Amino acid sequence: MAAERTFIAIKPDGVQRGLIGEILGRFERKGFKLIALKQLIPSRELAERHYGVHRERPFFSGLVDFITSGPVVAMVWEGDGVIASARNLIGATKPLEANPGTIRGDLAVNIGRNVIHGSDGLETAAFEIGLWFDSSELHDWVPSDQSWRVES
Ligand code: D4T
Repeated sequence: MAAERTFIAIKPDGVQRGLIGEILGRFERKGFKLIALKQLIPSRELAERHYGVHRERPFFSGLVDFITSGPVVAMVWEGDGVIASARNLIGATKPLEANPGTIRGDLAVNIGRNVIHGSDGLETAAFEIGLWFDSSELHDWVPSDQSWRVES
């Protein structure tokens, strides 16, 4: 069975606030494997497709304006249970309700500036990875300390 993968993006507020290293470090220290990483300013078309499920919501155009306003750091992380675990590392959508110790709980105060995105399920993860990355940008590899993290 293919290993589980999730799409994670540090939003423009996280990049502008200098939080890239802090956030990457949390995923690295947890023990997940980085499969892809790039910085880009998303096009409006990409942003609208990514947030397509929210198209009818009142915050949609503001959300698209925000996510296209500057660089985003897009990533794919891999590991058993990585989709749900990443959501736990990220914390609740509303930062004021996010638990201390989570990324939003520690680093954000506002729902419209909540620093990071993570896929919310298997189907969404597959859709978002395909939307943001070409398959040639995904790199499988074996970390040299793999056996110290995962039983073989
Ligand atoms: P993302 O998708 O950015 O990881 O956020 P979540 O998965 O945690 O939350 P979501 O899909 O419900 O919301 C997407 C995105 O829209 C912003 N938002 C959301 C907003 O600005 N106002 C709102 O009322 C809501 C519900 C924040 C995240």
